[in-house]
Amino acid sequence: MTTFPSTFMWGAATSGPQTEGNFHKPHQNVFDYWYATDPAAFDAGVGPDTASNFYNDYEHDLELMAQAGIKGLRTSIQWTRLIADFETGEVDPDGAAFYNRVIDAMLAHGIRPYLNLHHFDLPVELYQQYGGWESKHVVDLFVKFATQCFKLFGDRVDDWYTFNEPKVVVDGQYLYGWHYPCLTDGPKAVQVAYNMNLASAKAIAAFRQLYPETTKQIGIILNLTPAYAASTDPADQAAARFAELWSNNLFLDPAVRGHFPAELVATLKQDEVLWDATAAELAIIAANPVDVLGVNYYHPVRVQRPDVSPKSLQPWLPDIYFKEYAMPGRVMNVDRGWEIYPQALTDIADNLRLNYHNIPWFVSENGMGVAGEERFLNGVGVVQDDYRIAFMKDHLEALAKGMAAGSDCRGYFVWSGIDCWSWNHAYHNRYGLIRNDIHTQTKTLKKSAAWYAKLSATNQL
Ligand code: BGP
Repeated sequence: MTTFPSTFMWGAATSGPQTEGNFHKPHQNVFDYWYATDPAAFDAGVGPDTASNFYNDYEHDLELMAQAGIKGLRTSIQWTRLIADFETGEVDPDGAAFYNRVIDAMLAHGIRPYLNLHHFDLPVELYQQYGGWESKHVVDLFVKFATQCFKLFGDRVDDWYTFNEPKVVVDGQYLYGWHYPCLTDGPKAVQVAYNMNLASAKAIAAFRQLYPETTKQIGIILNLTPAYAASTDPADQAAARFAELWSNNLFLDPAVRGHFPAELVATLKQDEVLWDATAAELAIIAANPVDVLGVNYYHPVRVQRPDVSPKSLQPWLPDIYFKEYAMPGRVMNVDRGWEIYPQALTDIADNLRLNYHNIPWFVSENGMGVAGEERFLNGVGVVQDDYRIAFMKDHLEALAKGMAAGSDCRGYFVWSGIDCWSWNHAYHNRYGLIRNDIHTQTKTLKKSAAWYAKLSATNQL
């Protein structure tokens, strides 16, 4: 039997755009705009307009989450809901009132709020006017928004995160075109990565000015995808090394160590795509490392040498250095197309302990997305999701190994509490401990919710 510390936080993660629905929202984010202009880009044509109706149903949702043993909820404040005027940072009173109600309800249900400030949801106007994250003006507007959040909710919220998975914004919105504005522009993506690192550090600086020497904490949430080489061949090893630098260290190093990895900077410089940075900005990044790190872990990446020669791709793409490798025999979550490899959580724990001064961290997302869960409903309407229980158990065992070696992991946040809207995949894959029938917005506990509640009550796996 594995026992977790009594202080270990059992939580769930979600985001504003994936749960709230767009009721009374003054602005559109990039996904709202994309759905309004191209609904066919979304699974079954289902957009974010209703999501899981959290805007109207939050009291009941929180009640169910508390029943599932969820003691901390990580969600996000939508920039497009809270702010009336992006340039001045003027607050929309309805938006502020909504988040105040939600925070109060969380506290009333014994659920600790963990607030994140950006979950892929750039206001579309800021893309249309400035090119979004490629603009340093947008960096400063983000800091205005962040400062409003700290001021409005900092009296009751102690745990803050600047970004969720900024690397997915780089990849999805600017590099590989999966998310609106669907760009495929390597050099722009490099600048976006820099600007988001800068925005995080500037927001942290603003937070520390408002709350010097308190017990409050601020961090960033990164999707860490450990890169494993396909073979011991030096070419595959070099490919995995670059993948690690580009996929993980690009955000992990500035956030925790206060500087970008020299090896990556040298490569980008040699390729003439290095970001535009000033000494004053780099000093802000150096002076504002995170207090805590959120790690979203779903799958690793297997890597082999690229099948293009360096410099053959113009304009620049990181794909000149590595290629994904479909390792024979790997265990897959077929519905999501992601490898299942719990051991990587031990590897992440070891890496943070050994190379990142044993920074305090949380598993801020981990979970199993499955299609067609109606198949697993029993006679009384409860999804028998034993596969989800097995997934969490295997990952928690791997995490416990890393913690036994001394890694300072403080909690586990399952993705997700309630089935929620998942970007292009809409409601195709379900992740919740709680089922949502989206036709009726009826929510019911799955078998995994009872399992999680027991784990949360006993700390024993
Ligand atoms: C993470 C995101 C979440 C969530 C999750 C599951 O990358 O932070 O928002 O969506 O992945 O992935 P998906 O919804 O694509 O299946």
